[in-house]
Amino acid sequence: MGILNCTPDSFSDGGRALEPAEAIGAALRMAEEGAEVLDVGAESTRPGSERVPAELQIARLRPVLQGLRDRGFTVPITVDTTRAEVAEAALGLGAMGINDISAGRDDAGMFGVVAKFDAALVLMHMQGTPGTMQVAPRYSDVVAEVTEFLRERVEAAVAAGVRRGEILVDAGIGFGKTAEHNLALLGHLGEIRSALGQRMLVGASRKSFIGAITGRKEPGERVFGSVAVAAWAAMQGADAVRAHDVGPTRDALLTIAAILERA
Ligand code: HH2
Repeated sequence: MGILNCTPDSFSDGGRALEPAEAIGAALRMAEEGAEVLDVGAESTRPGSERVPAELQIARLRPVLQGLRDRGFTVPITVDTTRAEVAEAALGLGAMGINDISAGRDDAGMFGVVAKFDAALVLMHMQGTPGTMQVAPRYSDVVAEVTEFLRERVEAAVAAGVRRGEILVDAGIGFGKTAEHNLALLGHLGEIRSALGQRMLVGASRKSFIGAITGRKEPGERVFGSVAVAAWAAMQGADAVRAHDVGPTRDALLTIAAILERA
C-alpha cells in the first residue's frame, strides 16, 4: 500500500503532494513501482498534529481522485480519514475503501457510510488522539489490550453493516505507543492476526522507533529499517504493509512470498 499524503505537514513527506499535479505524479510513480493499493490522506496524524476540517480534506482530495480517475488509474484507492463526510465524498469519487485510524470512534456515521458503499475498511488501534498520544502511552499488556480493542471495533463495524470480509485490522504502530510497545506488537503480529481472524495491515514506514534503533534522524533515511519491518510483518502473516518507499518494499515482499510459497 503506497502512501500519498496530500498535506502540508506529514512527518516524512509533508508538502510534496499538496498540489494536485504533484500528487497525481506521485501516485503514477508508486503505481509504476508496484503499489497494489494507494492510501491517500489529506490530514496528517503525526504526534501533535492539528485536525483538518472535513471540507478542507475534501477540497484536497477531490482534484486528486478526479484527476486519477480521468487518467484511467486502475490501482485501488483507500482514503485515510476519520470523518464520515470525507469518506462519503471519497467513495463517491471511486475510492474502494476507508482507512480510519480512529476505528470508527471519531465519527458515529463512519461505519454506516462504509456499509452503504460496501467498501473495504481498515480499523486501527490508537491510544489517545494524535494531539496527545505520545505524551505518556501506558499499557499493562499492550498485545492483549490492542487485540481486545480491535476485536471490539470489528464487531461494532459488523453490527453497523460493514462486511466482515472487507475489514482489515491494524495495531497502529506509533499511535500512543513507545518504541518498546511498537516492538512488542511487531513481535506478536501473527498471534494478533490469528486471534482476530481478520486480514491485517501494518504501518511502520519511516516511523521514529526505526530512527531510534538505527540512529537515522531523517525519516527519508529510514528506508532499510522500514523494509526490514515490512519483511518481518509479511513473514508473520500481514496481508498489507503501508509504505512510503514502494519499490524497495515491493522487492522485499515479492522475495519473501517466493520463499514462503516453497517453504
Ligand atoms: N500511519 C500513519 C497514517 N495513517 N494508517 C494506518 N492504518 N496505519 C498506520 O500505521 C498509519 C496510518 C502515519 O504515517 P504518514 O501517513 O506518513 O504520516 P502523517 O500522519 O504525518 O501524514
